[in-house]
Amino acid sequence: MPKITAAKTIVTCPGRNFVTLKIETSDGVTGVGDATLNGRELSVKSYLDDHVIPCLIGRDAHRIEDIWQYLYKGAYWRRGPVTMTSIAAVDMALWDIKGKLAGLPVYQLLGGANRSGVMVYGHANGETIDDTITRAGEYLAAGYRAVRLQTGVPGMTGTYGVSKDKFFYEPADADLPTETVWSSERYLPVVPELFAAAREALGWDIHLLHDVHHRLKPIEAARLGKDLEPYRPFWIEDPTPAENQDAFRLIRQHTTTPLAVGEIFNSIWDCKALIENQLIDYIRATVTHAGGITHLRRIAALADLYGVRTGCHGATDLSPVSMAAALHVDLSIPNFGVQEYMRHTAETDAVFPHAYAFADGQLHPGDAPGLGVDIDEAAAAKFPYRRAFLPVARLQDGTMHDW
Ligand code: KDG
Ligand code: MG
Repeated sequence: MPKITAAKTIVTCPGRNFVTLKIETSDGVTGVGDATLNGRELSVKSYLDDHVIPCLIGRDAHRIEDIWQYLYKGAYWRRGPVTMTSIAAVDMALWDIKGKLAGLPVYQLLGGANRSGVMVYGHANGETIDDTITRAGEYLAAGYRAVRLQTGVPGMTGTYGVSKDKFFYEPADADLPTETVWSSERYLPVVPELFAAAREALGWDIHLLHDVHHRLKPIEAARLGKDLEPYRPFWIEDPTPAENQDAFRLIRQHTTTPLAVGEIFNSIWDCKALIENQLIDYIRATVTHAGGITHLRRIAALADLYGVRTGCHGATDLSPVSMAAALHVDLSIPNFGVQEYMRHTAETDAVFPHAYAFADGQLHPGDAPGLGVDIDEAAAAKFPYRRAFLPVARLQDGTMHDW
């Protein structure tokens, strides 16, 4: 049996912070897992270094499900983003090892491909509607079949999703949280204008998405969904915070605009009621923050029973290891919907050499054994950790709001 002989965490900041777990086995095979929790990176590193790695040594690397259950049930303190990201990193690394030992890409171990590739959506953003549409046109020209549209709100600086750099949206931008200002009243009329202009300029042969980023009250989200219906959005995402899941019933009663939720979920228990009550259309849980390949598949299987498809989060704060793992899941499940793809910087791609590749609006994980992604430790060492926080949002009168 391939015994786990060593494991370590590697922190690197090639433009942004990433935490990677690397597991070694007695067979000489290694595996990698993404353990990045944006803005709270070192807490996951400590959880792994201090509380998980010592328990892994000597275990059979093939027993992925047993190790998952051991770490989940054995913690006693179940769930939560730090615990579930740590378990996810171990899980990904073990699937990587199993694939390498079998000589197969992980998607083959998960049942094989269900489709030619994984449809991804890119991020078009701009300070103005015209800017955003120009960017969306560039994505179309590059072959994308789906694009997320985010635009500046007149009078508001630092609107969510709008960045100076048009290709790499990086919200974790400062040593202490940047304070941004928000007004739902100003935002609400802008999005339907954006979508009307986008359909006019780009036509109907492209999926258009939008991220509300938890900012609206349920009744406001219901109105936005209704106002967008004529433009047939693929989805609106995180229309309202998902702690109170009954809020989605209210939104649902008013609109047929599809709803996507779950990028900050970390367990099937966060997803269960929304899925079983058919209150959402796409579940966005990630392989990194929701317990790894093993747990994400379980979430996808539950969703499939209720006609809910996946639309996994894929922001820049999920490393190429996470992207590779997500693609193996996406390719192999029956109810895949779309995969978010915020491209990484050239420095990040160099630190994490990977087999996945983009063509015709789709990503494919490639056929290298395992996940098909690695970490170049020498390159990683050139980019030491830099503390970086996500921003916070306040209303114009100073009241704290959801960022
Ligand atoms: O770390 C926070 C980001 O991952 C998040 O703001 C990105 O909402 C996001 C998205 O849909 O990509
Ligand atoms: Mg989002």
